[in-house]
Amino acid sequence: MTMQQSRDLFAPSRLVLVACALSGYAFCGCGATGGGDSPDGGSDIVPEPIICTPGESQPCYSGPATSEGVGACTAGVQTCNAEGTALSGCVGEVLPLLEVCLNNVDDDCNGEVDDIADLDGDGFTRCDGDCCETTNECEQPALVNPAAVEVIAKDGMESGDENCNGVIDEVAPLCDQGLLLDEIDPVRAANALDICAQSSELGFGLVSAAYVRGNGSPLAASAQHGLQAAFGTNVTPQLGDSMLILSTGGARYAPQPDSCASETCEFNTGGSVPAGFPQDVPGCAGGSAIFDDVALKLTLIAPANAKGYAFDFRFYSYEYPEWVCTEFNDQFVALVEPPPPGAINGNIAFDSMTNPVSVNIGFFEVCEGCVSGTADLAGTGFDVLNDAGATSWLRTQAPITGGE
Ligand SMILES: [Ca+2]
Ligand SMILES: [Ca+2]
Ligand SMILES: [Ca+2]
Ligand SMILES: [Ca+2]
Repeated sequence: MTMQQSRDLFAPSRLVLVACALSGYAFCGCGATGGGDSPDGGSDIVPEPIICTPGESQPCYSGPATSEGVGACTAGVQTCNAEGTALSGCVGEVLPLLEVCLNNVDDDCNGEVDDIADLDGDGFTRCDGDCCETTNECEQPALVNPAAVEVIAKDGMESGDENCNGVIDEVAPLCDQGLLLDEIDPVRAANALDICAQSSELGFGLVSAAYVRGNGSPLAASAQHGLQAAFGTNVTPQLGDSMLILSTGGARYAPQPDSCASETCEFNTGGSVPAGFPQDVPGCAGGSAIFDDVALKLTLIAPANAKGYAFDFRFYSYEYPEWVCTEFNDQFVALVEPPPPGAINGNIAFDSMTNPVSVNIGFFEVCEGCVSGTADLAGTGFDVLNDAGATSWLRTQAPITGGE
């Protein structure tokens, strides 16, 4: 007999008895309307059905049938009560759980030990520290993992722990304090550019750094590069305490040791040009020889969630204005390999006419009679030896794919 049948048969009689008791008429003959009392006046409660053998135990398992007995999952035991009318709860059963990292147990009882799937395909499992594997946890699971860079939310963006370190919107510390002007370790030059992350620690950031010539061949340490807390009187780093100066002369200014203090300081003999350079400016005389070329070569891995990168720079030259549109032109190029979309011969620093940064570009705004005047030449040496000029701070940016 089922519970439903039991209720249908006996419920009306009980209802009547309760009603009488509430009215103060218990056993007062209200049975006249009850219609359910036994003719002999005895109880009509029927014994509960026997469903099991009193005291006997039997196995039980409430998980998916395919998981029973697999891995950590095991059946429990339930015992029949003394009346044979009910079974106890299932004691001792072990049901599938989330697989636990590296415990040598098949916790989810799928037949495989410590198998943790990389659900979002970003190369990290929960066991590798991926704090977001599904869209239930964050909007874009594949962009959240320990190889992502923390994004500080702004302009209504939702805050999140992109790098899975347990802290939301933490600001990464800078790494360019106390750097020496004549530091020869090129890693410190990357630090001066506020590149602090080491790929060996975080999975993104700096892989290697080297001072090289324009064609990528090695360059001995020299005063052609310097880590400066300021450039002259009025130009300071855009972020942090230090910035990198690269110069075809001396990356110094008086009274610093090795400041050039002359219009011409030669450091290197003729260089070997990178493919496509020097890039001629249309309508101007071209040249092919380069001298005193110097570069910082960085190998970097983009954070998993990166969409692009940017850097700020300024360009100073004595060649302004007398050598504008001649074959003698300093150029600044930022070569990227592989070249991102839109690069010119691999160069990502160019003006609206795709000219590389030189005295010929339209951003030359610091000079006698220029829109920004000469304040940013003060104390740099470009203010005393000859007329000269510079760009304002310029920003170059390019797209990139996470992990590239
Ligand atoms: Ca498993
Ligand atoms: Ca993952
Ligand atoms: Ca993820
Ligand atoms: Ca974080």
